[in-house]
Parts: sequence; structure tokens; C-alpha cells
Amino acid sequence: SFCLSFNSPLVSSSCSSKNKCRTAFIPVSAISYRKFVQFALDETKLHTHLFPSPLQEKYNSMISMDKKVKLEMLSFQAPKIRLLRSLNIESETMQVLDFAAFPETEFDVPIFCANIFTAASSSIVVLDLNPLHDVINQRDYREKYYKSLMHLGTKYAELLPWGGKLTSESLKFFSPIVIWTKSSSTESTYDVLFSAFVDYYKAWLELVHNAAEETIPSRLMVNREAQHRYLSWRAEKDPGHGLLKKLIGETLAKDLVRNFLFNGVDELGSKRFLDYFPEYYCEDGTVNTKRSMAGKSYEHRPWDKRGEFIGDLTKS
Ligand code: BLA
Repeated sequence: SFCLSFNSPLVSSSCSSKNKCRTAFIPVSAISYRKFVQFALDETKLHTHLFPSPLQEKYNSMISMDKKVKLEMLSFQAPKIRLLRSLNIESETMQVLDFAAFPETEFDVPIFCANIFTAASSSIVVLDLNPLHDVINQRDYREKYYKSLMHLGTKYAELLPWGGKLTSESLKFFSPIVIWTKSSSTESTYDVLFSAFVDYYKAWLELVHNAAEETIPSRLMVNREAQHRYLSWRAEKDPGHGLLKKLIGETLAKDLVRNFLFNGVDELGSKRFLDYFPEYYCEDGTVNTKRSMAGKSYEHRPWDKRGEFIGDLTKS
């Protein structure tokens, strides 16, 4: 049987039964999201050629200022894929995955996004094929990419329940099949997360494989700007920044965020964050440091099973 036997008082007591074991908390240090990245790389290689990214030379691995945490970076490119990169953060008390794959800007295919933050006994998870365009109002775009994937969303919405209220602005970057969950770190949630990652990544590769390059110049510009807007949002407001600053200091964290994690934010367009998100404008011309201007909302999953946006209707 697959009953991990950790030398930990947390699990040893309930580890005699296979089922109980899978619902017991497992220590954070026993979890690793490297397996997720390895799967994605292997799977990508089955379909296309992966080339190392020029970013790899500079962004390789780092140790936190207190020497207790290791950060590992990997980056690649492939035909149709501008950048496929991962950041793994590992320590005794924390495991973090930030994995994303960005298509070349000619394409309107979604961006693959897997963010998992695990500390102590719980995890914060966002797994999604982030849409490039508005899936709330643009039905044709929504149906083009998500209609055939709604079954995945429905399956995992049951296994990984909606994580409750979140930064309202973030929802515009999420799709109807988004997995947004806060879960306890048990072996079975780890397995479910891996299975979701596998399903979503395979689905994304398929979308990329089938995607036709945009040839109409005006449409091309629209795709490019949408990716730039996405990068601008995450480079400025991603929830991981605070922790990165604590680990490696402000200067290195800023560099990592702008030039590695959200590479392209300084190259794909000339608009600035405030051009896209003017509500964050402060009178002195700076960007408001609040993560959210609109506040948190969406206590319940704001999408129905057909992928229609229902907003906060289900408020209790
Ligand atoms: C929390 N991470 C969150 C939350 C979301 C995300 C929605 C809940 C808080 C909120 O509503 O803002 C993730 N938000 C996203 C993603 C997008 C988005 C993926 O808009 C994409 C469009 N998380 C990481 C990394 C770290 C991390 C790399 O991905 C650390 C280095 C940490 N995320 C982290 C922490 C919290 C969090 C510590 C909880 C604390 C907080 O909310 O600030």
C-alpha cells in the first residue's frame, strides 16, 4: 500500500490504515511541487521541442537571506510558447509553486497558471487556464476555449471547493474552470491537486497545439496587449511579492518578479500599470499599494456549470 511513513507524530498515529493515512495531515517538508514541474516538462517534450530560455543563465537558484529557504527557477521556450517558467520555493515549513506558460503573442490561447502556497497545514491554490480576453462578456471567446473543458471545471469544483472571497480584481483574470481553493495539506489533497494539474496542463497543451496564428494585424495587436495587461497586473499585484521580499530582499525580489516571473512586462508593450488599471492612481502619480481597490468578493463560485458568469448571486 502507498502509506507514507514519515517520522512525524502528526501521521504515525493514524498510519495503520491506508484510508486514514490519506486524510492525515502530512508535514510540509514531505510535500514537493517539483513533481508537478517535471510532469509538465516531460509532457511538453512529448508534443513539441523545448529549448532552454536565455533567462535560465541568470535565474537558476537562490538561497534566502536567512539561508533556510531554497528558490529554484527553470525556464524554457518552445514553438508557440514564448515562455514556460517555474519557481519552486522549498523549506522545512513552506512549499511554493509558481508555474506559468505564456503563449507567443500572435496567439489568443489562454495562459497556463498554477500557483500553490503551502505552509503549516494548509494550502492556497490557483490553478487555471487564465483567459487572454474577457470571458464574462465575450461569449465567442469563452466558448472557443472553455466549452469543451467545462467538465474539468465541474469535476474539480467538487473535489477542491471554492476558497471563498478573494481580491475582486483577480476574477477578471480567471476562467470559468478556475480552481481557487484553500485546503488542508493531506496526502489526498496533494494527489487531487496533482491530478488536476495533469488534466489542466494536458488540456492547455492541446489548445496550444490546435491554435492557429493570428494573421490580421489588428487582432494580433489585441492579443499582444492582452498578454501585456496580464503581465502588468501580476508584476504589480501578485500576492507572492510580500513573501519574496522577505526571503531575498526588495531589490532581488523586484528583479525576479519583473524580469523572470512576468518577463515581457517591459518588452511587450509600452503602457504602464496605471494605463490599464487607472483606479489604482494616487494623487502624487504613484500606484496605490493596496492590492485591491474594489475589496474582496465572491464568497461562492461565481460561474455556473455551463460557464456562465453568475457573480455573487448565491450570497447567503
Ligand atoms: C494568497 N494568492 C493568494 C490569493 C490569491 C492568490 C487569489 C488570495 C488572496 C487574494 O484574494 O488576493 C493567487 N491571484 C492569485 C493568482 C492570480 C491572482 C495566481 O490574481 C493570477 C491572476 N502565492 C504565490 C507565490 C507566493 C504566494 C509564488 O503564488 C509566495 C512567494 C503566497 N498567496 C501567497 C500568500 C497568500 C496568497 C502568502 C496569503 C496571504 C495574502 O493574501 O496576502
